[in-house]
Amino acid sequence: MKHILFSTAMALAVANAAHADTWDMPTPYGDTTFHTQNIAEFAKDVTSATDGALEITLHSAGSLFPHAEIKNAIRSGQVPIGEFFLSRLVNEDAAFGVDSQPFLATSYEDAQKLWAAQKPVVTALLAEQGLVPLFSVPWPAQGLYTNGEIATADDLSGLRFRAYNAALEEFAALAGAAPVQVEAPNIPQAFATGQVEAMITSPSTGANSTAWDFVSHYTPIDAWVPKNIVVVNQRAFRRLPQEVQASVLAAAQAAETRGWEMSAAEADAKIAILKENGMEIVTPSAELQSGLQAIGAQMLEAWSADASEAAASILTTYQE
Ligand code: PCA
Repeated sequence: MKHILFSTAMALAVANAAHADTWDMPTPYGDTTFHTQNIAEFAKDVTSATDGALEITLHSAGSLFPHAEIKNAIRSGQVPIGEFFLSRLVNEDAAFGVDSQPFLATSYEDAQKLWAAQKPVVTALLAEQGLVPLFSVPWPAQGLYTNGEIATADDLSGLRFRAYNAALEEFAALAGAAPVQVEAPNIPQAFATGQVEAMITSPSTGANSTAWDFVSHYTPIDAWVPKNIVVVNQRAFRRLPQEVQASVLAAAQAAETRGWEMSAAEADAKIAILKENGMEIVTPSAELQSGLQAIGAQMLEAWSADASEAAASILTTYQE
């Protein structure tokens, strides 16, 4: 009898252990990036809220899947959860790319409004792929990193320009520059080897990649406020016990709020670090801004021409 009870206890213990889930989570950016730090917090929140029933193991800096493969890895169920740069999906639907349209939404307030308009459309598109968005967090407004001062848009002509998505490629090309795709963790190497000589990114990514080692000037053109998104595979999510699902959603909501606050705090703090390390912070000239805005207007026309009715509705809702 004793023997039987013992075996039952063992079987129960094994069953319980089998119940605890571990989720591998690929992300594209490095550990010093505030997005990654926010996700680490999210993972910790999930573990504590579920008493360890769900553990999320973070694989940052594209170490488990390269950035370009993360979305499809979640879709196919190779991993249950992951993060990527939302506007990378613009080739699937214009709706994904609206936050990377130059000079459309350039403040956090506008970015919030744009996300409110974009979220339902993006959620429906992702649902078609069996994906559920958990939270989305913006980067600080995108600024210009160059050697020497850039007084007009024409000054960008001929520069080998680092790009991270199709919109930035288009922007650089329209300015007469030569775009080259480089993932954030590879920025220092791309500059060191002369593959690129200028870029547009946030003060966060500039500071995290020690931009002062390879460029002298930062011009805060505040061109757009693009977002990362964390999504889960719907099947994997539904397999979780109800109360674990609820804990994940609560932690996600907290992560979105915290992430937007972290982003806002980063903007000035990281510009200060660029300055401390000897970079020149240049107020953009009116001529530069108007030249770049003209490129933005041209791009928005092209975006609109490519937009489905649902995607176009994002713009209408936002502009209301
Ligand atoms: N950093 C990321 C995306 C936008 C940003 O600010 C990058 O440069 O790749």
